Amino acid sequence: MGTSTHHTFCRICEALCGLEVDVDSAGRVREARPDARHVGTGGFACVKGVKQHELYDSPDRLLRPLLRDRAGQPLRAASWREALRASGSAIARIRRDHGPDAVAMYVGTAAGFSVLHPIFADGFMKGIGSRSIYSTATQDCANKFAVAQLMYGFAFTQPFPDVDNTRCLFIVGANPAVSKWSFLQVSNPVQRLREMRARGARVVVIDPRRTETARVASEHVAIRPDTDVFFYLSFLQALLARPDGAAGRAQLEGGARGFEQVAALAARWPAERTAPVTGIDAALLRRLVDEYVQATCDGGAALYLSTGVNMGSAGSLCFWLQEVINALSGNLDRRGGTLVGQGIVDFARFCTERGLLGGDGQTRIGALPQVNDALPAGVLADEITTPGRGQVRALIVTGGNPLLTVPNSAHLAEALGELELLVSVDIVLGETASMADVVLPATTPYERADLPFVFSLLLGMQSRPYLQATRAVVAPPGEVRDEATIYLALARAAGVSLFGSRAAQLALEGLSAGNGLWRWLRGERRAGAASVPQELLLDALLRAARQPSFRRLLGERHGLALDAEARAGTFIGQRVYTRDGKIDLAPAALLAEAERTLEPRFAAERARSASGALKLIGRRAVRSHNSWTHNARSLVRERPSNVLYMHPDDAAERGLAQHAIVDVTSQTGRVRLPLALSDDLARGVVALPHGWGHQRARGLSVASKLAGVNVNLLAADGPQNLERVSGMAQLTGIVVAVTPAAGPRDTTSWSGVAGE
Ligand SMILES: Nc1nc2c(c(=O)[nH]1)N[C@H]1C(S)=C(S)[C@@H](COP(=O)(O)OP(=O)(O)OC[C@H]3O[C@@H](n4cnc5c(=O)[nH]c(N)nc54)[C@H](O)[C@@H]3O)O[C@H]1N2
Ligand SMILES: Nc1nc2c(c(=O)[nH]1)N[C@H]1C(S)=C(S)[C@@H](COP(=O)(O)OP(=O)(O)OC[C@H]3O[C@@H](n4cnc5c(=O)[nH]c(N)nc54)[C@H](O)[C@@H]3O)O[C@H]1N2
Ligand code: SF4
Ligand SMILES: [Mo]
Repeated sequence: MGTSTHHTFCRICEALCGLEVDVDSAGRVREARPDARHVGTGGFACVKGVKQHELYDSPDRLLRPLLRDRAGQPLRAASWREALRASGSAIARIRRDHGPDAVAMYVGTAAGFSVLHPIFADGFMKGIGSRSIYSTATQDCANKFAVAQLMYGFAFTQPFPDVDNTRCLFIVGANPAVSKWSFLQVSNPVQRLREMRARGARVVVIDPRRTETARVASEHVAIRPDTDVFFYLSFLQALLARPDGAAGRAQLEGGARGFEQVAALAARWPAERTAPVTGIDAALLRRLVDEYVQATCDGGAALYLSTGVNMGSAGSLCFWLQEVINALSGNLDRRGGTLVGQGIVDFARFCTERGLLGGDGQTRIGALPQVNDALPAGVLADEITTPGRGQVRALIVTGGNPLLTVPNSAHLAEALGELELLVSVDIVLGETASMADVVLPATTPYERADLPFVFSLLLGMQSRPYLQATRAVVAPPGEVRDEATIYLALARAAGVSLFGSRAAQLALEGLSAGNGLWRWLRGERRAGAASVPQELLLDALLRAARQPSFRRLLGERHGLALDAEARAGTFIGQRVYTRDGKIDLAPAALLAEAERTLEPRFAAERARSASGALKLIGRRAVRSHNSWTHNARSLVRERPSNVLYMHPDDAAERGLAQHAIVDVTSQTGRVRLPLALSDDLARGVVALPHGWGHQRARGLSVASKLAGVNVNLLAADGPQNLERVSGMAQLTGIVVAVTPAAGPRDTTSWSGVAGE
């Protein structure tokens, strides 16, 4: 008996790298490597991907359900039966007494990287009949969904740059060299950027920090944080001021409307006006526009933006203007410009015809919109603490850790304490799970079957499309269950049916019991325990989409290359699902938002830059992923704390030296941590990585001993602080003061959970 090697793919970030995983005879992962022969990601994987088993095969791993009998008492081990009964009966009672919306769910990032998890979690909420679904999208991309819905008629219609053919790519507020791409699956970003440059394409990075991506780009342009909307306005103004600027209008003719309104808006923002606010000189901006137009003539150009812009206070306006620029210049739906993936079904049509994902509800507090059927996490605390019909009383957190990732964690921590029931479905006892009344232990990616479904099949956002299937590479340890099985059982315990369908509930229960029996007959461990037959369901999905079977795909160990590349000329006039089938270049909601916010925002920014106020941005690192990878020793060994990065001249002005301990104070909170000098930052900008501050986590033996602070103690929540069009929280460009640490150490500011 030696080791066996399995082919699978990583499900931590959108790169979905192919992996080869060695499993020993005891069923433990020994080593993981990039799959060199993978058709999509051949030979590439990052350190998190190849070390992830340290997070899963750890003494901290949750192996059985935990239950808190009464508030104030510690969590204790419980059986599934007990844990499900406790949560199910509380959910049923709350639903009955206070209505379905009193039962809420927060869907975290981990849910997005499994096919069945989000389907079953959503099915559970449909069974409850609750609209109270909050997702991390309002921390990273709801602006893109909201704008795509308005302009293209469907939230997931997300044009992406044709990286293999473009002549010029602007990367605004993204750092793919570290984070890989978002809304676009391109493996090995650094190599691909180098290839682009080698074939003569220009890559321009617009970012307040000279990032790892900027280092491999042709040019880096520093921008003052959270002023991108003025950059985009002036870009559009300069574009339209050129005789050839709106060359794409002809191509759009008949396929779009609203040109005049958006042109009139941009006309008010010439580069000379915005330069003092963005910090981008007017001549430089014009040169960038010239290069963009020239590249458009030479074969295509594209503007791409990501979370550095999404998380600002005007993410929706920025994304809208970007899309207008790409469209009016003639780059939308064009080789070398931006493409709209086709996927293997017309997902946009499928959903619009069935009225899926187009919910137009609002939050009870603040009347913020539902985007993509989810509500903004930035009002969750208020929804819990504000009495009235629909007040949230039970919350299920599934694959997320909101205490470290949503704005104003201190407020959320307080609010969670007021819940009648908090359930966490997670793999470890992190900060949010530590506060839960019931903790349900879930499988990790290595312990479940999956498809790279969302990105490849449905959205067609792969630059080189492929399909793959994976089995679990190791057996689930202890008593952990996959999320599909968990939500099926929780629905029964709460007296509801998944998807609101009695037939579906009964059929799935029958299949699960049959699956348990079958595994018993095969002599598998944990024989007889009902569990949803994942491979069967994944196979059914594949067949419904007319794709090769799960079994056939398993045979394609390195992935199956698909002939489904996004093609130019297939979108405008054909797959736009607005009411009249035309792209709306000037949606009323965005014009109104522009009218309402731009002038006051501009005036405030001018005053701020004149006063030399510091603005805070984030910084991701290759070795960490949001809030949950600090518990692997080999990933954190060189970084016992997060630090505040500051330009040396800004530090000198404040009398601060390298490693000084500083207080960072915003309107919302204060944190204290060490300083690190970095001249990669523009003047007036400080950077602080998110996802740290684990001291209050009960079950993270490595992470909880690290120093580090939760940056989201500084970010504001509540409806008045969220972006109106999409409910996005402002997590970048936060105005802060940085001073030498003074006074007694505020213990809450060192912790992940202030106020607990
Ligand atoms: N200030 C600031 N805040 C930010 C950001 C920022 O840049 N700056 N980034 C934001 C972004 S982009 C995002 S996406 C959000 C993330 O917000 P969240 O999704 O709330 O946070 P994560 O840290 O990704 O939490 C993932 C959780 O899932 C658990 N988990 C891992 N694998 C599995 C699994 O297979 N099953 C289950 N059930 N659980 C699993 C982990 O243990 C962890 O608790 O945070 C946002 N917050
Ligand atoms: N290693 C690693 N990889 C990850 C993650 C991780 O935590 N670690 N998280 C994953 C997740 S959930 C997501 S959503 C993606 C996000 O992927 P990206 O969207 O690429 O996010 P970042 O790498 O944080 O890059 C954002 C960039 O915006 C810049 N920025 C900040 N504020 C502004 C601003 O106001 N204007 C402009 N123009 N730029 C600004 C920052 O300096 C930073 O370089 O990454 C994913 N990949
Ligand atoms: S880049 Fe790293 S974390 Fe992302 S999918 Fe690849 S191996 Fe996993
Ligand atoms: Mo994200």
